[in-house]
Amino acid sequence: MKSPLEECAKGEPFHIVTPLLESWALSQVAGMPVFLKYENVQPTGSFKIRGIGHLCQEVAKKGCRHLVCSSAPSSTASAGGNAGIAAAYAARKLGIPATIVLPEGTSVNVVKRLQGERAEVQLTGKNWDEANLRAQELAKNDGWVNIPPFDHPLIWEGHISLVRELKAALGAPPGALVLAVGGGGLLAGVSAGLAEVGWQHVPIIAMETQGAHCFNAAVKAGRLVTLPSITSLAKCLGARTVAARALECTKEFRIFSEVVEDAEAVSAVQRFLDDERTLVEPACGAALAAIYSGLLGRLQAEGHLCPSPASVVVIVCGGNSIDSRELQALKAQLGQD
Ligand code: PLV
Repeated sequence: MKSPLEECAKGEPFHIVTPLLESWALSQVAGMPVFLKYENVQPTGSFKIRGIGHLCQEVAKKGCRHLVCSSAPSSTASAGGNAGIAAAYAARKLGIPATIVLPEGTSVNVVKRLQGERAEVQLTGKNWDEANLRAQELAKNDGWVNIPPFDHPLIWEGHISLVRELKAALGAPPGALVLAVGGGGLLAGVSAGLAEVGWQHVPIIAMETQGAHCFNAAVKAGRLVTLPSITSLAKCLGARTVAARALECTKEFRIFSEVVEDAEAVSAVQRFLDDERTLVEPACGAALAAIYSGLLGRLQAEGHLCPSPASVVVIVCGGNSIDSRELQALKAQLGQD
């Protein structure tokens, strides 16, 4: 039997090729064929394993002996942690120990999930920035490497695989690609992927929630903006400053930055559950809200999108921090009961 390190040396990726399925229900709502890229079925529950798995493999090849990762912020029970889960999973597969640093208040389920991946969990600070400082401190230990959740060229390179899969499945370019933006790692990676497969003209609809809208703020200001705090419930979109590369992408690609309210993201989560029997977290609800809130139709009416596209792709980015009780709590908080 091969050791985990031998497996890694072979360069086998940790992500799987995810299904791309046409959704009858969402196509009805949008009035055009909507295809869903089901990243929630990745072994770690989100697309994050593509980029983070790739980065972890590369640092392991260079002799890293301990991985450190700080994951999304939290001030409520609806904490994030998808980057941390991806790093912990990759570390276990590589046979390298991992320490995941999360803000205090991170949900017990996320902590349990990380411990299940044999990671050491440290809860420090009020938000991701504070947890990240701690992670950077730990990474000063000899042989330890800090894995950032979104801002690294190798993470973007890892995310390119998603677009290669779209190209293989669809053949022809979609009329638009809808995705959620937190720190902009997915956006930067998908943009790189579009360039690689010759689809750089495909419009990207970059969705955020109000209160986690660091990309939209940067696009409007024409420079990076740091939000004073994250007030959105979509904690996994909660980077206070977007990656510089994400902002740069707006000059090279057709990117529409759009912001929805938490209520629209959470209502999209509920409608998606009913339509597709799949439960995702509000970070993903932000992307789905482009369909459910009629935004796609509006962009089309304004002449920004092709009038009758053969397909529109929504990246169902996934997420771990949700269950039926959590969805109920989010809805109650927003008066949606
Ligand atoms: N979540 C990261 C970073 O947050 C985390 O630590 O988990 N959809 C889901 C389900 C996510 O978990 C994330 C990122 C995103 C979308 C946004 O991806 P990004 O950060 O690459 O734009 C700050």
